[in-house]
Amino acid sequence: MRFPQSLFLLAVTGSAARASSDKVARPRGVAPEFAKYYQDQETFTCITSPAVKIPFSAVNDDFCDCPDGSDEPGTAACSHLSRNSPLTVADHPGNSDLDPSLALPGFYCKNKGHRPSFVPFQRVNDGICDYELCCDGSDEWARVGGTKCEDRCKEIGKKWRKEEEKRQKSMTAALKKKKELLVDAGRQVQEIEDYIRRLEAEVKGSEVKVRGLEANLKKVEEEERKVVRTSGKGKGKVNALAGVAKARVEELRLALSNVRQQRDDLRSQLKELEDILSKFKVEYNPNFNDEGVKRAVRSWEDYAAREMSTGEIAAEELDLDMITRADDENSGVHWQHWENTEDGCNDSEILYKLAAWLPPTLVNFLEDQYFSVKSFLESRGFISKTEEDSGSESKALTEARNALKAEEDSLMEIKNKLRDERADLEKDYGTAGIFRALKGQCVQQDAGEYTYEHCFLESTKQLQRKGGSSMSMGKFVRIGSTSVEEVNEAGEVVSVEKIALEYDRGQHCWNGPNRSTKVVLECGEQNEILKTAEDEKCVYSMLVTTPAVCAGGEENDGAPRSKDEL
Ligand code: MAN
Repeated sequence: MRFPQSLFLLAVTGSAARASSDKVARPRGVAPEFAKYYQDQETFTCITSPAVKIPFSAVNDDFCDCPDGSDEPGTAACSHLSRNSPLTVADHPGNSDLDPSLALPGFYCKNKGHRPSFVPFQRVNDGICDYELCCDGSDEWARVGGTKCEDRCKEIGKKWRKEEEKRQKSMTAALKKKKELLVDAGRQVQEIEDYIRRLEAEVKGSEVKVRGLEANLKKVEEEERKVVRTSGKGKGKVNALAGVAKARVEELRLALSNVRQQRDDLRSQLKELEDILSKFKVEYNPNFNDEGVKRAVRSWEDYAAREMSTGEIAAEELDLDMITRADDENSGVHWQHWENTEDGCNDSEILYKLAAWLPPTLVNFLEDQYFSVKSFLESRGFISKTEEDSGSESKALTEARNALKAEEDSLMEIKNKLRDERADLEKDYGTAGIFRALKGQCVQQDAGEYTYEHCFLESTKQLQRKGGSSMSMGKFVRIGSTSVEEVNEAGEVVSVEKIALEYDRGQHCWNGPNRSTKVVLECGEQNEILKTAEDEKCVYSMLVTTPAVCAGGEENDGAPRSKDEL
């Protein structure tokens, strides 16, 4: 159910109380609030043109005397005149500067048993019963052409009261829903504010971590530099490696010499034994039939036959001699060459070489300056990153760098979330932010071959009822307003300003614009699409009811006000 407003009837409401002050009977068609102008029974002064005075007998004589038509409240004699707002005229009686226009809102119908109202003067005595405005039929008092309009106020009033009761109930339910929406919207704002506070605390925590990790990285970098400086002694890593390798080779060479010495001792012992056994073989008595001695002699003869050739032994000895020689020239490794190599001695090492001649405090200062200028130039791409910074850094340095990068990324992510949430709080969500509570809620309406869909503050869609394909009719842009022409209860076309949700950048229309939709909102108990129209090719309008735009309900809701309310 929607709730139209009747400006025409509103003008009448509340005027009855003043009627009791009337001293004389009011002329036909005069509403109680205008009775005061018709008190003088001798002379009538035109209401907005007091300079014009006529005999009272000329009132309602079916001849238009006054420029504002006030002398003809009960006939159509002045109906050719136009009408300003009834309030304007009633509030400024006697103001002759006003345009000559009707001073009265229309012919007053008492409508006993229903609500009083005004009928436009053109419809007085036109031979048609205007029951929707004048249920007592008093507008057709002259019975033109035999028209007799009986009083139907009893039944019409009863029906109206029943409908009005329904309307009021629906209005009460709509207001209750609106209040719930306001509470929901307020709660959402509260949640966002809480979330923002949490994010702010996280940002602070993360910033502290970043500072700690920056300091740690600096420390690790410094340590790394010291390691390179001391281990390389200013000659580079190959030099350091050559130093270590040379020491190790020397150890092994000495061990080999010792083993050769032990071997030579054992060889001379073996020679002694072999000589004993050779002698034994020559000198033993074969006639002495001792089986153990005979077996020992045979084993010796087999052993002596297996003896290695002296040529092989000599070659091996030569190799071992070469390996165990202490001088570089003949050992096969030219240590001097490696120890003196400038292995891509980089720019930072030049600094280390220089450092050997400078005081330590100056060295530290120069180092810091050097590295900050270098990293500045690298970060801006003026120079390329050196190998020392990329591939060859220590595990500790990589870990420190990665930990800092991870924390910086996380800080950036939190800051982005914070920025988005703050921006959302600033966004226009309508009066008291009520549309927050409706955001994302969807309603549909079947119309012809399509089902139309409206998702509040998100999108509008046109769905094929057969086949189910979906066409975007626009994405939410802003909450705006639009003026809509409406026919009020007096049958007049009036322009009313309504809230409109605007959606554009929908699917492109062949030979036309991108689809767009204006969703005009009306007060109603339900969120419901009443009508969808394609006003121009691919330019759509929807009429949607929602409790969110019903009047009132914002008081004591605790929800924050929108920017334009403050
Ligand atoms: C589809 C629908 C219509 C629209 C035409 C334009 O059929 O979206 O509403 O007018 O395309 O080609």
